[in-house]
Formats: sequence, C-alpha cells, structure tokens
Amino acid sequence: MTDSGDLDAAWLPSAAFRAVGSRRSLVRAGDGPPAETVYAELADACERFGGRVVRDGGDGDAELVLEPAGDDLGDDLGDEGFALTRRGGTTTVTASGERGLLYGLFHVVRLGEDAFRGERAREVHRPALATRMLDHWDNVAVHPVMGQVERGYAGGSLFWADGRARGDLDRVRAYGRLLAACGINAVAVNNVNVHETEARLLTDRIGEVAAIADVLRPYGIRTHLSVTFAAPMVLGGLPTADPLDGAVRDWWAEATGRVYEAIGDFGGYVVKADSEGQPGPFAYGRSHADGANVLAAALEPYGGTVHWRAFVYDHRQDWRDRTTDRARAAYDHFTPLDGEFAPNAVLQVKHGPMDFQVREPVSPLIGAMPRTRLAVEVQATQEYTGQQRHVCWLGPMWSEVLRFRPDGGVSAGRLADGLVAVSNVGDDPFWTGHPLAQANLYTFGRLAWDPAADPHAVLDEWIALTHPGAPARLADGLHAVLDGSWSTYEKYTAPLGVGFMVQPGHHYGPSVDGYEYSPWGTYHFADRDGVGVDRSAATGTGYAAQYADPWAKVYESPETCPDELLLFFHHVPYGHVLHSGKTVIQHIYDTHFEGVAEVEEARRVWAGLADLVDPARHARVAERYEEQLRSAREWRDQINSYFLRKSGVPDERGRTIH
Ligand code: GCV
Repeated sequence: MTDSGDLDAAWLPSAAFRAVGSRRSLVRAGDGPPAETVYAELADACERFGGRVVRDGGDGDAELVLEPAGDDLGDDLGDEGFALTRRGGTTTVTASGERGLLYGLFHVVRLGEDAFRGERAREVHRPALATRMLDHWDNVAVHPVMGQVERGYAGGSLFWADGRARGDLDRVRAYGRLLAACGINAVAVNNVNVHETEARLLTDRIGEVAAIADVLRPYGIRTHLSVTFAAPMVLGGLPTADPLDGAVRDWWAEATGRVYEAIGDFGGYVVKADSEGQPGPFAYGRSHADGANVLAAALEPYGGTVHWRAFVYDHRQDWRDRTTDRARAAYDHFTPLDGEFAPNAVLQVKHGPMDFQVREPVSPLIGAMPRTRLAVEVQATQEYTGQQRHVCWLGPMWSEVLRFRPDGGVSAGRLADGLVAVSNVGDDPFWTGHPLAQANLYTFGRLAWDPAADPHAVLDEWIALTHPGAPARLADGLHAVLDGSWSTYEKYTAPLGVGFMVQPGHHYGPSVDGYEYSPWGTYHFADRDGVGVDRSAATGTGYAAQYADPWAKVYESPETCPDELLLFFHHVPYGHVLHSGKTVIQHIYDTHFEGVAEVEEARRVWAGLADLVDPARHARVAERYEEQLRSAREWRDQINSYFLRKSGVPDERGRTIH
C-alpha cells in the first residue's frame, strides 16, 4: 500500500500535503468539528514537512491563513463556499462556515506549490449542488443472495460486519477524509432494499448509526438512513403503513424525534417504495407524494430531507405485451404529482430511464417536474459497467448527463439540487476493488461540486494528487488507459444504446437473450431482419414523446436520432445506414473488434508503467486487465456470433466470427 499502513492512501497520500505542510500557517476558526479537522490536517502535515501551524493569535509571518469571512465579505460564499486570495506572500482562505474552510484547505492541497506563487485576486469557490451524496447499498447482515454489499465489487461493507456496526471506525474516518477532499457532504449508510435487520437501524439500533455519524461529522458529512416504508408495521406493530393514517403519521414523527436525539444533524431518509418488491403507498391507494410527505413532515422540524426514489416500474411484466415499456414508467408515475411534494422532499431520479446501462438517454423526468426538488442518481458501483474488474472511467458519461439540456435551456446539472452516486467502495484495502475505480469516486465528488467542470481536468487532479511528483509519462499513461475506457466498454458490450444483454442476476458478462423473455422489461427484440425497441410516438411505445422539444423530435425519427441511442429508440433493419456511414450490422462487428483491441492496448500501456506505480497497486490492476480482456473477448464473440447467426450478413472484412 502507498503510505498509510495497510490502507491505500488514494488521493490523499502524505506527499500531496508537502506544499501546505512546509509552510507557516494560521487557523482562525471556531471549535466545531470541521474546524478541528482543518487544524489537525495542517498540524499533521507540518509535522511531516517541517512547517508550523498556530491557532488564532496575530497573523505575523503566516504564509497560509484560514479564517472566517467578515460579515460584509462572506455574502457570496454560502455555507460551504470559500474565497481564495494571495497577496504579499500570504495565501488566504476565507469562508462563512467551517465546512468552507475545510473545502478551502483541500483546494490549497490540490493546488500544491501553485497556491504559494505570485498574487491571486479573490476567487470564489462554492458548490453548485447543495447535496453531494453517496448511497451505500450495504446490508448490515450478509444477505443470502446479494451478500454484504448489494452490487458491491470492493469487498465487505465499510460500516457493517458480523451483523452490526464495526467497532473500529478508523477506516470510516479515512473514508470521510477522502470524501471531504472531493466535496462530498452526505452519506446514506444502508441499502435501499431494507431487509429486517436493517429496518431496525431506525429505532433500537440507531446508536450504531450515531457512532458512524460521529466519525463522518468532522469531515462535513451528514449521515442519512434508508428506511422501509412499512416501518410503522414492521417496527411499530401498527396494522397499516397508510401515509394518511393519523397513527402512522404520529409513529413517523415519534421515531424521527428519537433519531434526532441520537444524531442532532441527521440528514434524513432515503426511500425505495413500490419498487422491486419494496413496500409503498400504492398498497393503500395513495400517491407517492402522499408517501413522501408523511416522512417529510416528520423530518421537517429538524431540517431533515427525504430522498424519495423515482425508480418505480413493473418488474413483473409480460414480455409478450408490447404496449408496456419500462422506460416510460418513472415519468408516467411521477409527472402528475409535480407540485405535490413537500419542500423537504427530493425526488431522486436515476440518470437514465432504465437502470444504469453503459448508454441510455437522459431520463425524461429530469426537467419535467419544475415544482419538485430533484436529485440525479448515478451509479459509481460498476454493476453494468464491468463490476470493477474492467476499467471504465465514468466521468465523461456523468458529464454528458449533467450538461444535457432537457428543453434546450438550463442543464440537468443546474436543475438539480443534488447529485447522488451509488457508492463503489468497500473494505478492500484499495477501497474500490479495482484501484483505477478510485477515479470514479473522486470524479463524482468534483462533478457534484461543479457539474460544468471538464471531467478530463478532474482526472488530471486525481492523477496529480494520487501520484504526487510523478513524471509526465505516468500522467500520460493514466490518461491513455482511462480517458476512453467508457467508450471502449461500450464498444464491446450491448450496441447502440439497446442495453442489458448481461447475464441475469449478477449482471456480469454477456448473455444476449438473458433478459429477452423475462418479466423485467428489458428487451432488444432482435429478429432475422433487425434489432432495437420502437419507442417512437408514431409507431412505438410513445416514450420519445415524454421529452420536451427539441429532444422529442430528435429521438422520434431514426434519421435524426443520435447513432449511439438508435436501438434504444428504434427497431431498424441490419442494413440501416448510421450517420457514421456504416450499416448497423457492420457497426456491431467493427466496434466489437475495436473494443477488444483497445483493451489489449490499454493492458500494454499499463504494463509499461510498472516502474512508476506502487507494485501492489500495479499488480492488482494488471491482474484485472487479464480478466477484462478475457471478458471483452467473450462479449465480442457472443455478440458478433449472435448477430451473424440472426442476420446472415457476413462481416465485410471477413474476420473470424463463430
Ligand atoms: C438496490 C438495480 C439493481 C438492484 C438495485 C436497484 C435499485 O435493479 O440491480 O440491485 O437495488 O437497481 O436501484 O434499487
């Protein structure tokens, strides 16, 4: 491991603190937990690099000052923002709140020596999104099918082991520190599929959650909890969980009051209701606004928020029924409720209409409910993008989502109050199983802070922090293997936006027809003549019409639909010519050969970096490249063979297809 015992230092190795640790610093701040963290970080860095830090007192000869903004100067900073200036040899960070000072310190760490050169006019940095959150799909007790972490590819849970909260929370502390350094300020600590043991976290086991919250608080992070909608019955012994029932309302109010006695700054609840078997308001003939609002009312006196997930669809559909389209479900369920959700209820919408596929259009629900608070949910855990055995840096995908303009005007990133990622972290010493998947976590945090940021610039930051002082050859190599890795993954898996084609259940590896005759609503409809799902308004399911213009028009016709989404929106013949000039069938063959070649090349580049990377980290990635290549070849051969056999159209370049 890099430089902190048996745990990888990720983007906070000691050497990243050289510039701040060798300076004379002054911290003028309150004595809240984040201010203590600022001081402790500097004290620690100074001990290693020979600098000195003092609290309060005069500014004397300080080279770095962190202090509260004067009343008249902090107006533009908000609770979490900070201003940076440099004048006369002193770099100054000012903030209205202690969390702003913490983010300011980590910004100075990112800048390194640049923070201490020349002069700097006042720069204001503040997060665009108020909530920058990770949802952990962690079970407290190991689930017989899903294991400790549902869709987790990095070992066990950071928070839970042996059916209870871990006693030793050092790793959680180190995690909080990493999250603060990329701007994340909220963590939900348990799975949205709330099983019986996990349900009890809300009541008699809240002390375990409080212990985690205590450790995350110094890093400016509020703790949230996933709860079951049926809690009044499961935990309270009531005969109903009907949100309009007075006893149910009282139960939530009381239970929530007790939560706040244990955790004064508790963030709130996350709820998956009427989704994939979880209970919800439909059982009582109530709407999802009724459901969310009963929890919102309980949280409101304490400043808490309910994140209500929009992932509501029929997972028991008949594949013979061509009129039902899973992609339509969230929009159909939720848009009629716009304006009915309480002010402290946030609708948490997956970025695409299906389920975190490598390519989906942006969900039409984003931007369609102007009177409802919105959080966009992405998936850092790589359920459908290689399960942290494949390199797949998702920065460009998330950036595309955040820059998407639902009606041609304001971008998704500016419409949202929050950005949420399903966490990709576990108790693996490298945090993320695949060490390069750390880049996804870092990029997520930075894009949540600034959705307009260039993801490649964020990757530069991650590379520089993770490998301080490394030669350009390492940065070039890392860019070479990460920059295009999402596109590479897309090339060798399901083509042109059609999605799925994964093995059912665990979702790893190819199975073209794995979900074709299933109740989950995830189909490609390939036959001997063509492939794809007709979601047009004219002849298909009507999904394309859920978009505002210009997108409704763009997606409606195969002539204007972007190539990469063609099979999501249209069923076309294999000979259909794409904007690229290739036929659909030739595109499928070519991209699958290219995808594998790109993995071979990335593996070669990585091998050439052995002298520049910590040996354990290098070996872990090298080993995963072997699996990625094996799997990519399997994808290529299964997809190409399937479509050759269906269509009978040979590869125009005569390559081997089985
Ligand atoms: C937590 C997908 C995953 C499930 C997950 C669900 C969700 O269906 O496969 O494991 O459940 O999404 O987002 O709730």
